[in-house]
Amino acid sequence: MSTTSTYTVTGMTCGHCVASVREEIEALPGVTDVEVTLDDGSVRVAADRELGRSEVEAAVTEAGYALA
Ligand SMILES: [Cu+2]
Repeated sequence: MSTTSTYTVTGMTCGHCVASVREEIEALPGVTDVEVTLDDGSVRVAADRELGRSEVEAAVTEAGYALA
């Protein structure tokens, strides 16, 4: 089963921020694709299992940013 969810991350200001967020989310088990857009802070996460918001939130927090 594959799922896609979209979140909004606050606090990203440059390509380095984008890379950090992508890296942390990609490290979550089951995540198959992560697309981060700096302009609006949107993050699209595809996974091959049900992925909870709290898991994504923990990864984003780990990178030093927050979910809106
Ligand atoms: Cu940055």
